[in-house]
Amino acid sequence: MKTRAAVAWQAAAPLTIEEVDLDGPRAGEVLVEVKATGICHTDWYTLSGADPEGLFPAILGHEGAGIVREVGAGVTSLKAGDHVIPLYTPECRQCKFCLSRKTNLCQKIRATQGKGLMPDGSSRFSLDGKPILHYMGTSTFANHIVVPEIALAKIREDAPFDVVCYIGCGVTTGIGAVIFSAKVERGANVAVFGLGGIGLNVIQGAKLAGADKIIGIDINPAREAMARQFGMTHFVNPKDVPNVVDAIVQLTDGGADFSFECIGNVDVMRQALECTHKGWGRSIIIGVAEAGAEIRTRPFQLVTGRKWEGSAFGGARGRTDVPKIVDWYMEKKINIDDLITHRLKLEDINEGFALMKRGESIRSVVVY
Ligand code: NAD
Ligand code: AHE
Ligand code: ZN
Ligand code: ZN
Repeated sequence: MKTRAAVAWQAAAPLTIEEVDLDGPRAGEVLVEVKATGICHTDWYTLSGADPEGLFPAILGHEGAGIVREVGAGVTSLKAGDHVIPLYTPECRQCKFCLSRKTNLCQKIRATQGKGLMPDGSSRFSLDGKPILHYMGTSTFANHIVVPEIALAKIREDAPFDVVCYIGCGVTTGIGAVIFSAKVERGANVAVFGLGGIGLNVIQGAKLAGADKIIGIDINPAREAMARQFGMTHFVNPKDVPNVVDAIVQLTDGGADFSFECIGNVDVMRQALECTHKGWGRSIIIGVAEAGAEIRTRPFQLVTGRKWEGSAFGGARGRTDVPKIVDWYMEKKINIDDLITHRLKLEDINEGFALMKRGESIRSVVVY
């Protein structure tokens, strides 16, 4: 079939809208009509050329929601008409990683996914007979996609696509990092570095977890009002204080119990570790840093009890947890509406990236 897609031809070049060819689902695969997709900072990161797994030409996008249109042979858990969220972290429930119960990082299809290919080693997308690569196993900047069954979470049918698509990455990454990865306790002091599409969801997660002080740190002063609405109790603009680490240590009587880095800046990752409490502070890296970047600190910071950790997709097991997070939204336990600041047509997707880079949007959503 033909479908419309925003194609990334090369690093750091605008996407162009094309009618591409899409082969139908093979065994274990599912054809999905994407109804809406968010634009995440990670899409920008890959488009920028900084991602060692960034391959071109490709169809980016990993924050979608849509409807199953066709299933391939052997697919049992989904049928045409089901509403789904594609998962860049699948959940096969059979691999060593899934069975360990220690991680959400299912590895069943990770190797081919990182090469922009389906699990059988081929691409379903092409244009003029030349293959176009998939991205993160999802490629939600295409109106139709083919995805393995294990990379789809079935969700309730009354949930609006143009909101719950954001659960496909940002909402789950932020809230999940607090609830599933860090397991923040009631009364804990939390510091959140970077108050964008991820950090504001960390703030929202910390409030849900019953945190005491929730300190937000951002160089964009316009982020303060929204963060306060989501539960931030104190704001620090690094440009306004001589030393961010000292400012947080003073606010928290010795350091935060938990910190989260939601930017992808290795210097800020160091600040996030060093602002945590001696003896027990835990710092969770969420931000994605460019190829070649490395983190540094004095080992003494770890010797004296701080822990450096990371979280991918909020530690969520997608097929199990994503439908529950959709329920939380529908039951008004979490707020997603106010974080979606812009809705765009596919033709305007480059403007979505420009809004992000200018710091004017929290989340832009493309509605097909
Ligand atoms: P965003 O652009 O919406 O937000 C980034 C925020 O950081 C902005 O508010 C910006 O003003 C702020 N910022 C930038 N430099 C700063 C500095 N030096 N000090 C303080 N604040 C600063 O991005 P996003 O969509 O929220 O994504 C954030 C990061 O998380 C990105 O690196 C993205 O790739 C990553 N990410 C990781 C996962 C995961 O599973 N680990 C999932 C999604 C996104
Ligand atoms: N190819 C990148 C990987 C970047 C990365 O860490 N991605 C996160 C999701 S970001 C979503 O916005 C992730 O899930 N990581 C685990 C994994 O297996 O990729 C790079 O930098 O190499
Ligand atoms: Zn993302
Ligand atoms: Zn698995």
